[in-house]
This record gives sequence, C-alpha cells and structure tokens, in this order.
Amino acid sequence: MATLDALPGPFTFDPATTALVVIDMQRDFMEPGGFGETLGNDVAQLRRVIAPTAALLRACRAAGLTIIHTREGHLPDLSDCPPAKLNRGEPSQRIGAPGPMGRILIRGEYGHDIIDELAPADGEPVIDKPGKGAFYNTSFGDVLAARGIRSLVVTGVTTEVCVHTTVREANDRGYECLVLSDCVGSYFPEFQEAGLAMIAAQGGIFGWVAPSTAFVAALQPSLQRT
Ligand code: C5J
Repeated sequence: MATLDALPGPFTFDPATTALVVIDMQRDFMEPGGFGETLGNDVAQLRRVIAPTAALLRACRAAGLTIIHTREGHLPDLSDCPPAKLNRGEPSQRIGAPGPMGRILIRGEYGHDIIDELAPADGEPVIDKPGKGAFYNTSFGDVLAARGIRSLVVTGVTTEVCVHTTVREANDRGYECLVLSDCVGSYFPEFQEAGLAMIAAQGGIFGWVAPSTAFVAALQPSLQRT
C-alpha cells in the first residue's frame, strides 16, 4: 500500500489495483485551431496540463500501473448521439459538422484523436465514450473489473465536465478517486477552482485532490522494485 497527502486527508492506494485514467486529451479540445478554440475558448488553459501529464505517464508506465485513456465522440452516422446533445449551439458548430480538424467529435477524424504528446502506448486501453462520463454506454466498467481495479487516479479535460462526470459515476460505483490538480484543466479558471473544491469538500464527497508530484512520490517504492 502507498499513501500521500491529499485533500481532504491522506489517500491510500494499492498500485496493483489502481488505474491512471486520462480523460479526453483530444485535439479538438486541446489544440490551437481546434473545435474548442473556434468556440472562443482559450486552449492555453488546457495546454498547461500537458507537461505534468506527460511526466506522470512516464512515471506510471515505469511503475507498471494500469493506464486507461478515454475519448469523447460519436459514430459517423450520429446514431449514438441523442438529439438533446446534438441540437445544441450554432448549427455550424454542432457535433458532426465540418470543423478545422475534420467532423467535430466524430470517431476516426483527426480532431477526435488524442494529442501526440499524450498518445496511448501499445496495450493501453482507449475507451470511446458517447457521453461525458466514462461509464455510460462503454466497456469502461468491464475493463476495470477484469483488472481488479478499485482506485482511480483521474486526469484530463475538462475538469467540470468529463472529469467531474466520470468521478461522480465512479464514486457511486464504489471506486476511490484521486484527482490530480495540475493534470486536469478547464477553459474557465473559476470552474477549475470550484471543480476541484467540490471533489474534496464535505470530507471528500466525491474523492481526494492532490498534485501529481505527490502521487508520483508515493509511487517511488513501486518504481524501485521494478
Ligand atoms: C466537454 C469534455 N467539455 N471532455 N467535454 O464537452 O469535458
């Protein structure tokens, strides 16, 4: 077992039953010129998570931790996209419309894929999800169960949307979730701050929060054994 200082208190985990989850680090959200930027968002708010997440991935791969990536997106015929999600916003900027990096949030398009800096390594599962949460209409729960995972270390974008939805879904299913504060990002600084505060409030109502350096330091004994 390993322990680190976190909010609201120490987080204890067994690396053998812990997975790093990297949520939706996709070009359409993260890249200058992508869909997120065309909506008027400042992608620099998300891009600051790239360097710490790349360092975290290196440490987790060296420690042999389970690593799982997710991508938000839909089938080309949009049959998995409910009208309530599809018919939002300007028609030219809806899911499936042509975007700067291909059809917006459509599987197989360049913009839908994960940025090069955080590309999945061979053997790391990539969960394609039609919703904000990683569990809804995916194999995520089965992948975790097959590997005996009980704790999730959660990173990715955006803090208040797909990260929060996934953590809430996981918490309800009995997983212990640690959110790494420097490896999750929001286009909105006020949502970043509130999103992190909400995880750890009320004695950790959804989970724990800590910087990635604290988690990597707690992994060091695992690294020394490899
Ligand atoms: C959003 C996400 N923000 N990955 N998706 O629409 O958080």
